[in-house]
Amino acid sequence: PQTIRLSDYRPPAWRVPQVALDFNLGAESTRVTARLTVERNGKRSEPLVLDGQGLTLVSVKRDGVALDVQPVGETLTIDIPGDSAVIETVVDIAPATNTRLMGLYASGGMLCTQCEAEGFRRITFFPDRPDVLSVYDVKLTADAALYPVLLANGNEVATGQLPDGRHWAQWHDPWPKPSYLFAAVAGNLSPLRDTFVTASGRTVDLAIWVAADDVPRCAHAMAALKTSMRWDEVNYGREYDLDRFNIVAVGDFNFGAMENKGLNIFNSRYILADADTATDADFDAIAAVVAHEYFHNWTGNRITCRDWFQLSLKEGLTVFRDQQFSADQGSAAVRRIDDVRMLRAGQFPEDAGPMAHPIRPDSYIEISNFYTATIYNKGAEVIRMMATLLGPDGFRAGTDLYFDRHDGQAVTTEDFVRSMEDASGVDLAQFRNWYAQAGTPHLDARITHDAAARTAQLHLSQTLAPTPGQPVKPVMQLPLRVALFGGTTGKRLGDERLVSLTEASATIDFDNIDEPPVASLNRGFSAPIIVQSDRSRADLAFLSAHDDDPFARYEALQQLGQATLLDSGDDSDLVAAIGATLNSGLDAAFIAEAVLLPSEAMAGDAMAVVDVDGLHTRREAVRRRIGSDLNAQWWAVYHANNANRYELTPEAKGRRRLRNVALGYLMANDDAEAVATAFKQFETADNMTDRMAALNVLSHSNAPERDAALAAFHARYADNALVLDKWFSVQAMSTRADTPAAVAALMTHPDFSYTNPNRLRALVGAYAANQVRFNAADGSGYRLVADAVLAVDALNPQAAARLVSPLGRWKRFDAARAALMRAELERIVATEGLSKDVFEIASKSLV
Ligand code: BAL
Ligand code: ZN
Repeated sequence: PQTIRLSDYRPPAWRVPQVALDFNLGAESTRVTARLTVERNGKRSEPLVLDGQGLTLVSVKRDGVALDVQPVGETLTIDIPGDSAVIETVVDIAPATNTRLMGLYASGGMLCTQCEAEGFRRITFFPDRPDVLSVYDVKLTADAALYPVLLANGNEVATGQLPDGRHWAQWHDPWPKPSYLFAAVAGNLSPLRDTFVTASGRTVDLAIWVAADDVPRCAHAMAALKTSMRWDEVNYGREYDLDRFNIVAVGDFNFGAMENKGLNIFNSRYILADADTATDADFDAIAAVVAHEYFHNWTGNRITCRDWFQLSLKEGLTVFRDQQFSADQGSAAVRRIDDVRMLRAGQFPEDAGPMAHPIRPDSYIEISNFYTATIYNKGAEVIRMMATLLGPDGFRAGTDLYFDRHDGQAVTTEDFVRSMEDASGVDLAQFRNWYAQAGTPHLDARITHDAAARTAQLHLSQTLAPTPGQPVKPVMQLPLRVALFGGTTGKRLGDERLVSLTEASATIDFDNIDEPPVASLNRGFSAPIIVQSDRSRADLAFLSAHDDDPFARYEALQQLGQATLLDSGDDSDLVAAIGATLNSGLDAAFIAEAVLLPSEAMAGDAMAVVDVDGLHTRREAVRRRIGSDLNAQWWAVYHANNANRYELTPEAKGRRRLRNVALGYLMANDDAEAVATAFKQFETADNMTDRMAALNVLSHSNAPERDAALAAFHARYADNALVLDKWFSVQAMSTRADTPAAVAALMTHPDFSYTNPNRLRALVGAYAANQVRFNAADGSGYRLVADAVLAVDALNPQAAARLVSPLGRWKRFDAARAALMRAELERIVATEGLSKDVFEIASKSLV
């Protein structure tokens, strides 16, 4: 397959200012008539080249005259003598057999689209690239009984009935947009409706469209939508710009959601929620994703990407905005902890592996493979660092200038950085390395104290290891928030400082330091890096009790936990620090996060070679010790946080979280009283958070209650796909030794399906994240995942490719496991007819 390179970018030879689409919709066959008004771009001499994939061409006309042209491969080339023309194509497509879920496809009786990144070419012939912006007029015609609701981007301008039982709707979107933001939906859907009055006084009609039974489950998403609309006005000065905002939820969806202009299409897992079926984490994720897609209206839609190498322009920025939004809705500290945990779990391994790429990649084979934690989450960290360096006013001036300067354009990350510089006067020349360099910087930090001079010196040095294609790395600019604490008084010594490290190494001086200091480093996780320091276990325990930056306080306990997992020495100081944190009087949600041990995956990342079984044994032993030494405290926490009735406030969520963390420690020893308590909680819970938490702790147990709970859960939720996903996941993530066999059996369960991305992720994706059982020494986990990759690749290459990356981590494991993983990758690469999606990841993983 062909490699696409940023350095080959050229502006389009033809612009398409106007598009008129006419859909004659049917699940088996849909006819699409497209009329493109095309204009030559300047003096370019090339013919018009249109992308098309899987289309049956019926006819082509140029200015009303039929042309005898046929596509070659996936392009249709049309000669145009003058500087403009109207090109009309007619094609047939088959939504019902579109298992890739890209383009127009059928899901649960409805027809819907997904176009980002390159799905529009599966609907009609078009220059399918983000720098071609068009005004769309769309007419949808369909059977009125099967598809009573017809939606597209923008505003509905006309509707009508036909004598044969079909009906039609015409939509107009006044805002020029790239083809990846096109959307259309036809289905038997019911709305949850509301309205929003914008800052300038316009009323916007809001609707979330779902199956009739699901309408009551949309209230949380609707509330989140309205909150995010106001938030964007207040915090970024961005107002909504159409009369309607529609959201549709679908059960089969490759992404989490999609920001199509005025018609967001969502994976139903990020819309549907009520107390009986969704956990607190689900509710939070729904609010975050609804906000994320809404925020794209400005960062992505009004200003879009020039090419797909600029993907982080909209994704990094929009993730940062949704993170800020979520931080404003509850505990900012806990949100930051969550964001960093996700970055460390998903992005750091990517940045240390064969697929490492900068947030602005230089090349790709398949763009779908680059919707990564690097583009999204590291991209958000890069925006956050700029916000830190510029300060709140400078950053707001920067985004204001960006919106003013580039509204209506398709631009680059460089345009964004230049707006930041021009508005603030801050030089970001060196900072730009963050866009071009892959890999996670390491920072080494040591502190010295001169008691006589009453000074302290913080010695910092940074390194960035080579990544594929980037053997030599420049020095990065690291914004580091640091503070010192007095080792005897426990007080902060002076103010927090923002150090901008621009050299390979530097020494930072502190005055008036009268006692031996302990350094609080990278507070708030101000730079997305790995910090190594000479802080002792006692220093970490000290910071876990005294640091006044909540993230740093959490981090100190995590690092103490990490040190405990990685050496086999005494763990009493960790147990004592956890006990002290339980008694700290801090917010329950914060305590719940702080007292959890780092995951096996996280601990493994810090080892030269992951010791799969040793780490699991050690972590379980430490967990048992924490559970038994603090047993009375855990019971007290468990009982003290028992709510009388269910509420969805941040406080109530924090108490549930802490209570369920306590239950996990109580279950660490699998003793009878804890098992009985967990089973009772499972049976009597009035909400999914508590029911699922109980099922989760039971899932690791050998007690008979485990199977009883799993069976009861399946019976209760047999008709709810989103909850059944949880049932698959909880078994795939079990630490029990029989998990590989259990997962193999679940692959043949009647409720398992290769065609639904949520179900696939719930079983195979979750299993691949179960470090101790996926990496079973006999290689059965690797074989199961590779088999799934090949089975899914024939149906949905995008979904298949996502399952490959766990096998790409073979260099991190012992020789025997590495050989088994490589053998599976080789088997995948050698398979006839492999998609370019899977080929790219599997072949790059073997290097
Ligand atoms: N643009 C793809 C889905 C999302 O990031 O919102
Ligand atoms: Zn996004």
